[in-house]
Amino acid sequence: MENNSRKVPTFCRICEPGCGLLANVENGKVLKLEPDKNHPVHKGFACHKGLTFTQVHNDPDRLDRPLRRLNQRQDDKGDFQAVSWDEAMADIATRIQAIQAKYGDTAVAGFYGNPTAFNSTSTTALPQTLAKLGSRRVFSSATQDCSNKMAGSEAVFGTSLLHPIPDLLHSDYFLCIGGNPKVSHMSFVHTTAPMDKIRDIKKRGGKVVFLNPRNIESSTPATGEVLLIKPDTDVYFLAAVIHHVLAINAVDRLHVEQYGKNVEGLFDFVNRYSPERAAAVTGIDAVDICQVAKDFSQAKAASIHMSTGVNMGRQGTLAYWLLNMLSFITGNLGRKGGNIYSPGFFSISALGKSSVSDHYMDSPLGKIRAISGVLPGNLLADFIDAEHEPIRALIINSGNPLLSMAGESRLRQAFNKLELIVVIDIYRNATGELADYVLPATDWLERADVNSLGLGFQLEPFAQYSDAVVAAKAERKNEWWILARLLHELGMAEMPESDSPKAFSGMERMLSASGLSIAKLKAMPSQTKVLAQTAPASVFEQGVQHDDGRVDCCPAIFAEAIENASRIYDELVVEQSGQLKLINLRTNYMHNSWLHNLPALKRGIHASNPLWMNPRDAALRQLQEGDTVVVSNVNGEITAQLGLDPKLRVGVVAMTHGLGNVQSHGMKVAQASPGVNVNQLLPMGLNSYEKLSNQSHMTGIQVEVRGLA
Ligand SMILES: Nc1nc2c(c(=O)[nH]1)N[C@H]1C(S)=C(S)[C@@H](COP(=O)(O)OP(=O)(O)OC[C@H]3O[C@@H](n4cnc5c(=O)[nH]c(N)nc54)[C@H](O)[C@@H]3O)O[C@H]1N2
Ligand SMILES: Nc1nc2c(c(=O)[nH]1)N[C@H]1C(S)=C(S)[C@@H](COP(=O)(O)OP(=O)(O)OC[C@H]3O[C@@H](n4cnc5c(=O)[nH]c(N)nc54)[C@H](O)[C@@H]3O)O[C@H]1N2
Ligand code: SF4
Ligand SMILES: [Mo]
Repeated sequence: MENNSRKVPTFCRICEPGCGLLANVENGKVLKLEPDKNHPVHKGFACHKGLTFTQVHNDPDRLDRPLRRLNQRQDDKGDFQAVSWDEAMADIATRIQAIQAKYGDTAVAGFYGNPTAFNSTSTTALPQTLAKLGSRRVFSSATQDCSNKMAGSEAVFGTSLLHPIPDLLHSDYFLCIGGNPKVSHMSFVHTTAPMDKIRDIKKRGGKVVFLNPRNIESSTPATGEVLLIKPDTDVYFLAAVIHHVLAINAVDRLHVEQYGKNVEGLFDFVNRYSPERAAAVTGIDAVDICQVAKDFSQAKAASIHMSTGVNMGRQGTLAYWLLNMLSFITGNLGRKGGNIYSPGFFSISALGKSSVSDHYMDSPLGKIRAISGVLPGNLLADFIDAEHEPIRALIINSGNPLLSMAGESRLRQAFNKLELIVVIDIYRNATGELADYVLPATDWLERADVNSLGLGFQLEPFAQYSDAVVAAKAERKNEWWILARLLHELGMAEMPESDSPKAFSGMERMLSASGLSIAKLKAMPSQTKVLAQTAPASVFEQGVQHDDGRVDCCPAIFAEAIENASRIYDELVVEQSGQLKLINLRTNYMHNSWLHNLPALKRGIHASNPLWMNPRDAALRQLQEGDTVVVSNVNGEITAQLGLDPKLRVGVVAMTHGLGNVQSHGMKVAQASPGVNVNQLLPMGLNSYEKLSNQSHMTGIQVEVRGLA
């Protein structure tokens, strides 16, 4: 190795495992990323997306300088000019002040996307900036992803930040609902090599069951079978499983009495859904439902996990409630091998304790909630269109709402009414194409970080620090700096230093709770400290935040949703048998809307996003593989290539989200194989999200499919 080449330990910040990597750096350039085989937890596990991140880092399409729009937003292609940070900030500040003077403080809103979660110094920067500007109009990808879990935990555990994870290392039974660990590497549980852990359950003589409308890649003879459920019906499945747990007298009464309250309300609810009744809407045999109940309650230790496939249904909060209840009443919550609380280097559950957001508040669009401070994403366009107190400026950080949220056409119309759009990103993405300013952010090889996203979620808890592997290229800046610089321009903050130690002051305080500091982590191999797991019962002792310390088994705030469940059941049970339902399909060749500029991921069929259909449904419609089909419903219409996928349940069609880069002129590889934006088919507006949680309805969407005449 030459003298000027080094291997720098760092970690991937694309998805939740946060895999340990070694960056091969030569003359200030990252040449290659490789798995860190000596990482004490990851031990060399990493996937091709993390390892090809050098293509993102070195991409000629990356943003290097602030860009100012010169032409009208209505024009198909933005005409952008590079300007200095001083110029950009002065103009943005002046425009914000003018908009607030004309329409009021709340005319400025923000949207933060998924990658903010992976940037420990900037995660909360945008909501904090807006608060200083006098606006609480915050939107986020959370309402497309997981806000049902936040709302569910807040009601059941008294904190939006307690999400007991499946203790896969010690489970004898694992029920995995609406997730595909092999492809997506799990969400709300951070674990390296999840498939190894799932296979080990079976190797130990245990059992794994998936509940999914598709025979997913995670299901193999070495793991377990899929129960092929009809989309958006999981809540009835879970209710019926608990119903049968009661029927076979498998409730751990002592455990429930010791730690719970309002259990009668839960029992009343599940009593409405016998396995036979649930079978009629879920498509899962009553016998199979009863078997799950039996296996779950009789296993030495059973764990359960649900992910976005259920979150995105209409009743994600109730489903999450029932998931936690199944674990709780069978004595598996707070049991080794069951679902446990894993605080990591700092226990965050108390930070999610909230009394305010229990309530609905008045808005120009009626009564709504803010879940962890976030408003319903599906109302963003309505807030812009509103007659009273409209939104007129939108700051977007690490998000791509045009492609990640419902209703691109409607969003485009609404965005055209905005007087200022600022996009902070690493690319000029589809949304950036509409912006007045596109501001260049650093990527994770260019910034220091602590793996704080793992707090509460890590199966094998550890703290890791990474320096910036290389200096930020050109004019790229960390997001906290960009927003602090804006506040400075508005006279609300000091001029930020370029590398401010203040950015880590909060993190240092949290690390000190475990006797750690960044300096200490830096001195450790792989800059990582492996932490001890807390006792399983800490879920009650440290986790639950209700004032009486008890798990609320039937929160009063669920009353309306519980009644809705009956209404939706009645609709489902009479639904026409041929009705097609659309679900999402994540693949190894995409990551939401943003790895689409990587030549390495644009391969074969995955360069685009076909509509996948079971061959039987295709035959019924006289359609063949490769046909061009029109997929439509009341929300919109798109054209796609047909792909056949026998893994899908009959009656279910699937598409990959995040594509549709026809107008993404700033991302040439993505634009060359643009794909189709499936979110044109999702509902938006007042009746398109779960009122309890603001979670958008995105799975089990009714569609029609016909061949293009
Ligand atoms: N139909 C359908 N729609 C979905 C989903 C689905 O399953 N089906 N999934 C939903 C889910 S789970 C999520 S999380 C959302 C995601 O929705 P969003 O967060 O809106 O979108 P992403 O595609 O993650 O895009 C993130 C943007 O951040 C940029 N970026 C990447 N790294 C950085 C960085 O370090 N700094 C900055 N400033 N920018 C960065 C990328 O270039 C990209 O433009 O999409 C949701 N939409
Ligand atoms: N390769 C890759 N990895 C990713 C991402 C990516 O885009 N690509 N995105 C990252 C992000 S932001 C997230 S949030 C995580 C998500 O991680 P996961 O939640 O594991 O995501 P998916 O693989 O989409 O799994 C969702 C599953 O739900 C199933 N499903 C759909 N509708 C229903 C339903 O009504 N009921 C049930 N039971 N199942 C249903 C789908 O068939 C699918 O298998 O993945 C992360 N990792
Ligand atoms: S699994 Fe996720 S965190 Fe690990 S290397 Fe792949 S993309 Fe990165
Ligand atoms: Mo997500």
